[in-house]
Amino acid sequence: MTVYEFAKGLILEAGINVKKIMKQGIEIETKSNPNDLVTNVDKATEKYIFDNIKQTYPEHLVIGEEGHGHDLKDESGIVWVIDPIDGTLNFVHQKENFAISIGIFNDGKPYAGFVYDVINDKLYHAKAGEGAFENGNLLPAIQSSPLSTSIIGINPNWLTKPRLGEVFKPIVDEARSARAYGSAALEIIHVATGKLGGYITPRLQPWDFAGGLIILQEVGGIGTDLMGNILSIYEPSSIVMANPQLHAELLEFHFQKNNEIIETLQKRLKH
Ligand code: 2AM
Ligand code: CA
Repeated sequence: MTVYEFAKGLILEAGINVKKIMKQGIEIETKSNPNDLVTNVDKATEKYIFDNIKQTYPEHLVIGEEGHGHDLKDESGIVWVIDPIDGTLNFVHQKENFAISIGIFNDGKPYAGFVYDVINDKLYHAKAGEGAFENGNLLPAIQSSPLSTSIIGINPNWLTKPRLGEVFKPIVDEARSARAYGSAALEIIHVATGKLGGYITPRLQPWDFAGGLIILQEVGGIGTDLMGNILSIYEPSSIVMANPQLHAELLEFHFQKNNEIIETLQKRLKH
C-alpha cells in the first residue's frame, strides 16, 4: 500500500470516529482565549491519526494542531501536517461545516492532500501530479475570473480591524460578493471547486491550509502569502488562495500597494 492509499483510508476511519464521539457527547475547553475552543473530539482525532501513522511509519514526522511537532524545522523525509477538526467553532456551534485536513510533504515538496467534509461524507484528495478528486471523481481544471465577477471567501471579523480593514474592504467592494464559511480547509476546497474565486485571510496555521493547498494546486489554483511568497509548513502565514487571474489581480492591485501594512502585519504574525 502507498502512503497515499494509507492516508486516504486513515482519514475516512478518523471521520467515522468523529461521528461516533459526537453521538457520545462533545466536551468543550478553552485554549488561548474564551473564543479559542478545543474539544475532546479534536484531541481524540489527532491522537487517533498520530498513533496510526507512527504504528505503520515510525520514521514519519507529524505536525498537528493539538500539540504534535510544533517545534519541527526539518524538511527531510515525510512530514504529515494534520488538522483534526478545522472549523472548531462550526463544529461546536453547528455540528457541521468542519473538516479533517491532512497534507503530506516529502523532503519539503507537496506529496498528497486530503480534506474530509465528514458530515457530507465528501473526501477531497490529491496526489501531486495526478489531479484532484472528490470521492474518486476527477475535479475539472480551475476557471479563471477577475475580481469583478468573483465571490471572495473572507471572514467579516477582519474587515472591522483598523489597518487590515483598509486593505480588505476595497476587495469586498470590488468583488461580486463575499462569503464566510468558518473552515479554512473547506474554503480552500471551495476555491478548488470554483464555488469561490478566492479565499483571503491574514493569518493561518500550516495545518489549516496544508491539505487544501495541494488539492488547489492540482486543479491549477495558486496559494501564497499576501506578498506572493511560497507558503511554509513550519510557520503561520497570511493567505491568498485563488484562481490564477484573480490571484495576480489581488497581488498587483491590492496587496503589493499595501506592502507596508502587510509587512508589518507579517512580522507580527511570525514573532
Ligand atoms: P480552526 O477552526 O482549526 O481553529 C476560521 O475563520 C478559520 O480560520 C478556521 O479554519 C480556523 O481554524 C482558522 N484560523 C486559524 N487561526 C486563526 C486565527 N488566529 N483567527 C481566526 N481564525 C483562525
Ligand atoms: Ca483545528
